[in-house]
Amino acid sequence: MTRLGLGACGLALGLAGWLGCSSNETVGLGTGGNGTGASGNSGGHGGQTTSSSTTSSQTGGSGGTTTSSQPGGAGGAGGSTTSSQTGGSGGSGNVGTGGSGGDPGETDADADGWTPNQGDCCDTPNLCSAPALVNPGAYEYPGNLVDDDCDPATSDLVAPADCSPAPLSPPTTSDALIQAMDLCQTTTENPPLAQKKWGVISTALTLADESTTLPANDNVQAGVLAQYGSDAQQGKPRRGPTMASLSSGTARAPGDAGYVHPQNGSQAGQTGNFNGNTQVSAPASFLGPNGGKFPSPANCPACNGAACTQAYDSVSLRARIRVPTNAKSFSYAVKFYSAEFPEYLCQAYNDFFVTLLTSSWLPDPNANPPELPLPADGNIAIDALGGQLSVNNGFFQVCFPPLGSPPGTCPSGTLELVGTGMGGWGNNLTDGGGTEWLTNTAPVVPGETMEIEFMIWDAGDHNVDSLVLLDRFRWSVDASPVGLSK
Ligand SMILES: [Ca+2]
Ligand SMILES: [Ca+2]
Ligand SMILES: [Ca+2]
Ligand SMILES: [Ca+2]
Repeated sequence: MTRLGLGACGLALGLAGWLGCSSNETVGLGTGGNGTGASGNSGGHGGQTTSSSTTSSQTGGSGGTTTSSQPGGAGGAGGSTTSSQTGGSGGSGNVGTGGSGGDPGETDADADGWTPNQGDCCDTPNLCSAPALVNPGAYEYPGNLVDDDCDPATSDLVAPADCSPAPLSPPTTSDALIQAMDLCQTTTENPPLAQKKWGVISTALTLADESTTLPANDNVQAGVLAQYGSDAQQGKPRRGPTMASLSSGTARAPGDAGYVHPQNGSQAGQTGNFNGNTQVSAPASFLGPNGGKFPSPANCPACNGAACTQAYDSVSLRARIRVPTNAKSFSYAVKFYSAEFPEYLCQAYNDFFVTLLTSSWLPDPNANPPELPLPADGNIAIDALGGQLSVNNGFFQVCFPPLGSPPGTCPSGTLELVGTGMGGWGNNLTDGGGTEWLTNTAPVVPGETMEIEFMIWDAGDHNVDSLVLLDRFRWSVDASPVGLSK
């Protein structure tokens, strides 16, 4: 959805109201044309704006006037604002949906898309402090003593029930992986307003081309795990009994059925390097902004050659999700391991883990400090320097310092490699490494439908594998910039 950041909310039932876009902190101050409600089957559209700037004294336009049984009209688009003004964002999905089921004359006082009779349990400030954040599309924010989602079945005081699937029960499905990440609520693309809750709309498990289904023989590249390695704390899920895992080898630890060691060893019989026999182009949306090839860290040579677009042994977990109306960001926990360390530092073999987000979020041009736009290539799993998760990333700290490495290399040591196979063959923990548990955040537009894809692949060839753990997906009512943090 293109959002110019200048409109008033779409208004149901023809209610005038430039206030109260629940999805925005900001309020549009431009002049919107007044709506011209049709008396037929649909409400009026708001008037078009002029291109001239406006002053702060002007208010957004009214929505179209409708009859009580008709869908509401779209609110007028706000005019341009001066640099000192704060522009409101355009209305998000509730334009024109207000009419169904409303009582004659009933208004959506907080303009959150639901009238009281449509399920809004708090439409006015005498019932709760932030009415626009309380409606059936919200997520239950625990402990604020508010029934945020207007659903008594989701308690404010009790954590939501776990939906973890059984670990290590192949074939691993995309639904099971998303549930293992603690995304438990599901919904449909276009439900009736009363059922328009947030939730997972659909999931898929493909190769990195986003279309080819992961072959059954390669299903071992995905896993629902209760434990990875021997570490009694760091090898465990961050929430609930399981976590999701994706790998360019096997999403398994030594001892698990189907496990293949991530690389060959120097001794006879030390055979590894899972070969999924798949090779696809990475998504054009990711490659394009990177000059048509895999990005390289600033201090490493650029990738060179035809293989710089090719994802070997890839696996991609995708989810299409309607964002809660009271969520401004989300986060999940991620832990990356690679057998590429240290011998392939800065080489074209470096494996990739990327998290591609499709969201309509845009920076607020008036934010202070300024907000950065979403990354052009869509990858939100990046450090403060924009570097993706790889052996070259600054978060790659669980490892044994190679000879001659600068002080401070591998500050987290090797304990978290024990039992993962990523540290090398046998008890050797010097060959391979990983990150600690990190948190990856990104902003979203409340109520929007977003897509998120978690992808991992071997670069250069199918050898020497990497693995990622994913867990504890959760929403936040607070805004958060894109990036990884410890
Ligand atoms: Ca309402
Ligand atoms: Ca409300
Ligand atoms: Ca509730
Ligand atoms: Ca492989």
